[in-house]
Amino acid sequence: MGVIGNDFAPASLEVTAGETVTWVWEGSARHDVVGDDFRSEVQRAGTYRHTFVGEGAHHYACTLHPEMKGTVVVSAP
Ligand SMILES: [Cu+2]
Repeated sequence: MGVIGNDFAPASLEVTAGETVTWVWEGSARHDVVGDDFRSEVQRAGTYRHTFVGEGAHHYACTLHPEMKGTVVVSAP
């Protein structure tokens, strides 16, 4: 999962329960990754990892750029 410019790429990702998603900051601006039950630091580089357990669509956004939104869709393993 890339954090590029003011986008998450891809904006929607499908994983199976128990999988870990890694976001990689590839631009130069500060962003974070905030969902209902996960939150990265505001950072300019580096990575953030979260393991998705609950099935369904998990929406998240960057709190600095409200138009930056993404979804991780978790299916049964
Ligand atoms: Cu952002």
